[in-house]
Amino acid sequence: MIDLKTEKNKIKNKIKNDNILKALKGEKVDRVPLWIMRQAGRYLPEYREIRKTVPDFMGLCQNPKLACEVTLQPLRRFDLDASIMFSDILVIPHAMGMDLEFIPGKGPVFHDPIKNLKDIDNLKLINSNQDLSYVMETIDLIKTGLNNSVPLIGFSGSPWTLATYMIEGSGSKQFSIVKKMVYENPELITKLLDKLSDSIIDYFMAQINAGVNLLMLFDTWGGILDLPRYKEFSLRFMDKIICKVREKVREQNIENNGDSKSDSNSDGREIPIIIFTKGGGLYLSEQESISPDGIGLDWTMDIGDARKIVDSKISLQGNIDPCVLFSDKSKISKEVDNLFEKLSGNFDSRFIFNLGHGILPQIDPDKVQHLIECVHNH
Ligand code: 1CP
Repeated sequence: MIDLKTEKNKIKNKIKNDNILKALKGEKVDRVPLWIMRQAGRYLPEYREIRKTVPDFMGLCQNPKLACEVTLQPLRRFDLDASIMFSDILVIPHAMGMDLEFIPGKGPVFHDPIKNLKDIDNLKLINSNQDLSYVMETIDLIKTGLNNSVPLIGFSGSPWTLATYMIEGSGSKQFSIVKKMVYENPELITKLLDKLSDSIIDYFMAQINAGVNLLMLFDTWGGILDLPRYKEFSLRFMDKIICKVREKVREQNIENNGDSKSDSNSDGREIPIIIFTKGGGLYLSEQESISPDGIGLDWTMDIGDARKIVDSKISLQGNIDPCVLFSDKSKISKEVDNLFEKLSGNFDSRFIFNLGHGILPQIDPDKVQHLIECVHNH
């Protein structure tokens, strides 16, 4: 029987521009959906203004009102097809009890990095609704602010990428400390990756229940591993997360607007998951094997070639070099044309336009406006 109240809620909660969700399901889109990695951030003067008012970056992430405000800033300026909650991947290790500081000019630093089994045992298994309640409050405020205009993307770092920071203690060029552990003590790092996976599953479910419409798993440092190690230390754990989240979405009958479903023929894909392994262009078949809803590509892979490799049921996202935005506007237009040309013939609706990595702080917002017009006029 049709429940009228549920049906009314569905109409009320319908997202007006849901092209990104359609692109992930292979449904017909009104236009190619577009969002920009790190779309809220230092290239926007209005972000820098807000950033000045908080002494440290974590203070911004932990302030739901301000985090909501900076999330919405790029959407006021640009005609974007998705919003991404403002936070950082490192809030998980922070919630697990690690001492984290963002040092201006240096980036994130863990003062007491993970070295041994005792350090791993000391990490707390998080209860996201309690330990990361500020993220859930932020999602709630963003959903109100968006008023169902576009979908909201939730995210986490992959277990491997979080582990690199937790073991190295900061960003790195060589990753020799974490790779030493991979080769010297694989059982130890596996313990950490398992614990992180469980925290991420909990975090993703809390984000879904708070109202996000799709999820991004940032595997920024998966590409530093050789293929056997990529499979064992990065991909395997992303697989575990995707399987578990789908299972829970199925069990809880979650529908994409945050309500529970009236019928129960769910495949758990109601909340799509995109994985992004930077430098992972050579490992596309392996990424395909874990059946994510979407695969993000950095700029080092030809997207036409990628489309031929990856199963047509999986959507692709990417992949303009973020540095293209240093070019003049006519060159930017050409790069957009080139990308669409590479997809032509193989192009179906399963494509989300994005940069191949985060936008750089030096970029002129006018160029971003131009890029977006090029894509939407295509
Ligand atoms: O002072 C500042 O403003 C700090 C700069 C900054 C910003 C704007 C950091 C520190 N994090 C963020 C926000 C952020 N980080 C977002 C939300 C913004 C948006 O997308 O609109 C997201 C999704 C992230 C994710 C993130 N943080 C990743 C994965 C994606 C990627 O870019 O590869 C990673 C690796 C981080 C770690 C991190 N946080 C901040 C910095 C400078 C770094 C990189 C450190 C390094 O060099 O390794």
